[in-house]
Amino acid sequence: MSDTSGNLKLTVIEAHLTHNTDVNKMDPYVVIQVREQEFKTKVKQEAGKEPKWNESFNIDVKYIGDDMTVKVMDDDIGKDDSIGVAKIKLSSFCVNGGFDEWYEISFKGKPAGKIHLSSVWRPNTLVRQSIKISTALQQLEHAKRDAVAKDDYLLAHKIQLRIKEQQQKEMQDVLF
Ligand SMILES: [Ca+2]
Ligand SMILES: [Ca+2]
Repeated sequence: MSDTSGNLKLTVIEAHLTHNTDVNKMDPYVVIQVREQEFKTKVKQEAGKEPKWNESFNIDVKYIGDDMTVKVMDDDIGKDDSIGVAKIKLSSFCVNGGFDEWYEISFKGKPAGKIHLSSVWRPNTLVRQSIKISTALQQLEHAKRDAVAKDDYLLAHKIQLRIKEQQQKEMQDVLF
């Protein structure tokens, strides 16, 4: 089993932008691209150079060696302006315990500001393990229902204890 694929919960927190593309305050939003997946935040109308989004996305990571493209855009009438772009290796987010960092963005090779991102990483090994546990839990719940239906309360009680054990295991997985 390998930890090079899994689920990445990415949160786009905020940005400090130095590149202005509007006469008035800009209306920034963020586009995240990983392979064929694309995610967009909401447009922050007239948030100018200090937009805050606090939006999370679940990215299906096929391979952590892939790049993630982060585009900061300005919503305009007609064609939207690019404020800046960052290309970041997914592997920098896919670490145990998650990640929280500011990244430089650039526009045509020049600094355009910074974007604040955080992540929670669940490698597929862990996802598979928790699927196994929840399947086991389902089976136990069924067994308990059968026992109750047969008026076998002692058995039902035993099963209930095992359900508790499984639930604790599940909690440990979530908390690492
Ligand atoms: Ca503009
Ligand atoms: Ca605008």
